[in-house]
Amino acid sequence: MPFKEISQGEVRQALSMMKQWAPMDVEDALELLTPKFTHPAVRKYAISRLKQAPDEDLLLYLLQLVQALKYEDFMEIHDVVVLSNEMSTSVTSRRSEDDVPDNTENNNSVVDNNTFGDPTESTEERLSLATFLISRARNNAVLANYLYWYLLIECEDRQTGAQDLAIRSMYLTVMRNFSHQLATGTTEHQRTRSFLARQQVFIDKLVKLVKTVTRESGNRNKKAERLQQLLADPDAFKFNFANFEPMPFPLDPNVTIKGIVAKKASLFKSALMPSKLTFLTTEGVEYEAIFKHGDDLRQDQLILQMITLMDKLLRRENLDLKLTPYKVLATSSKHGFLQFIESVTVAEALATEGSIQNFFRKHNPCEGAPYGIKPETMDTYIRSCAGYCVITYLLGVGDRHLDNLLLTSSGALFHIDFGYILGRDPKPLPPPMKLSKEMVEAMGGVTSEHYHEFRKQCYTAFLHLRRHANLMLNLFSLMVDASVPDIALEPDKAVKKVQDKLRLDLGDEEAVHYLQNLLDMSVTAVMAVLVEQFHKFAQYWRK
Ligand code: UJB
Repeated sequence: MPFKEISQGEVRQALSMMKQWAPMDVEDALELLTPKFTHPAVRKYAISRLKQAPDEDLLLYLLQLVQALKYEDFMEIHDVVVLSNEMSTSVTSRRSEDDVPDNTENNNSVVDNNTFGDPTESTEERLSLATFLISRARNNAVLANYLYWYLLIECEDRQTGAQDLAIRSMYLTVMRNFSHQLATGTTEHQRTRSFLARQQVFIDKLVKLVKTVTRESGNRNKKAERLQQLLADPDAFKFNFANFEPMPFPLDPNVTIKGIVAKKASLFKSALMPSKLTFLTTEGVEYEAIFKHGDDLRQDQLILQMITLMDKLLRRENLDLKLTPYKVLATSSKHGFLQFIESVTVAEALATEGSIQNFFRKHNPCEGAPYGIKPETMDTYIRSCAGYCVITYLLGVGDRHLDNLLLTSSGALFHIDFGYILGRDPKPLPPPMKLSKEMVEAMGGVTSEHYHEFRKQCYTAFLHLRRHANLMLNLFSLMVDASVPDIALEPDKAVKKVQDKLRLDLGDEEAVHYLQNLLDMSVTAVMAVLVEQFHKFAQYWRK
C-alpha cells in the first residue's frame, strides 16, 4: 500500500484541530517525539506540552529526550542554534561558519513552523527540542549535569556510517550551543559551565589512572596497592585526587565531592577489575562508587533509570516497595560509575549464614516476632521481592543467579548486572517470573502469611504500573536507536516485548489472575525442586 501523500491542507487542518483539543498530557506528548512523527509543527506541539513538566519529571525523561534529538530537524538545530544565540545574548558572535553548514535557504523552516504554531507564543518561545532542553538545563544544575554527560557520549567519534556522522554533527552542535549558552549567561550559568569542565578533567585523569593500574604487572592486591599509591600522589597525573576543588559528582550531582580516600580504594575480582572508590563530600559523609573501565554501561544505565521511574510512579500511588534504584552513569561508551550500596549477594548470605532468614536474624533479631526477625525487616524483604519480581518480569531481565541477587542488612533484596534484558538469557526457556526457592523459603514458604502478602504486593504493583504503560512504552520507543545492545538486536520489537508483558488486552481483574497464575507456575517449579530434593533425602532414610 503506497504511502498516501498528505496534503498541506490536511496537515493544516489536523494541526488546527490539535490546537482545539484539550492539551495532551506530557507523558502522552512524548509519543509525538518518536521517529513516527516528523512534521515540525507536531514536534513543536509536543515541546509546548513538555514545558508543563516540572524539572523533577524532566529529569526522569532526560535520557530519552536526548535520544529524541535524533528525530528532530537537524538543519533547524544548526540554524536555530545561531538564531537563539542572537536572541538570547547581547554578543552577536555568530558561530564560525565553517563548523556549521551554511543553510540560510532553510531559514524559512522557522517561519514555516510559525504559521502552524500558537500565535501567542513568541519565536523565542517556539523552541526546538534542543533549545528547550538547554533552556531548562541552564537553570537547573542537576539537569545540566545529566544533559552534559548524555550529550557527551553521543559526541564520541566512533560511528562510521554517513547518517551517523550527521547525527554526531548534530550532537556536537547541541553541545556547543549548550556550552555557549552557559558561557554567555549569568554568573550562575558560568559557574555551571565551569563545574562541567572540571568534571571532564577529573574523569579524563581518572581514566588515565585506572589504565595505568590495569597495565600494572602482578596480582589484584599488587594492582590495588598501585591504585592507592597513585590516588595519594598529587604529582602522578598532575591532579590531586585526594583533595580537589569541590564539584558535583557526575553520578549524583546532588552530592558535592572534594576528594578520594586513597587508603580505602580497592579492586573487584571481576575480569575488568573495576575500582571501588570512596569519595569525601562537602556534606561530610562518604560516598562509595564503582568506577568501571572497559565496559559500556548504557544498558545498565537504562534499566536503573527505568527502575527509578517505576519506583517514583509507585511511590506517587503510595506504594513504597523498598526498591534500590542505585545510580548508574555512563561517562563514555567505555567507562562509567555505579553507586555502591552496602550489600551481600544471596550466594554469600547462604554460604556464611546458611539461609536468608539467618542473615536477617543476625542483623535484625526480634524476640517473639515471626522467625525471630524484626517485622520491619520482613516487611522490607517482602515488598522488595514483590517490586523486583514485577520489574524483572516487565523488563525481561535474564541471567539471574544468586550472585547478582543482593541483600542489604535492612532486608531489602535487589538485582544488579543487567547484561540480559527484553527476554534474552544465556540459558534456554527462562521462566517469566524470577522467583527463586531461597526467596520463597525466606518468606516462610508458600503457605505463610508473608508469601500471601508478597502475592498481593505483586499484583498491586502490576496494576499500578499498567496504568502508566503509555509513559513507559513511549520512553522505550525513544530508545530504539540508543546503542543499548539488547534493543539494537531487534529495535522494532523492543517496545512490543515490554508491551506484551503488560497484558493491556486484559482488564484489571483478569490482569490480577494472569499475574497470580505466573506466580503459581514459578512457585510450582520452585516447589518441584524442593520436592525432588526431599525425595533425594527420603531415599536416604529408607532401610
Ligand atoms: C561487579 C557489581 N556489578 N559488581 N556491583 C553491578 C557488576 C554492583 C552492580 O552491576 C559486577 C551495585 C549496587 O551496589 C553494590 C554493588 N553493585 C563488578 F565488580 F564488576 F562491578 S559487589 C559486586 C557484585 C556483588 C557485590 Cl556484593 C561488584 C552498584 C553490588
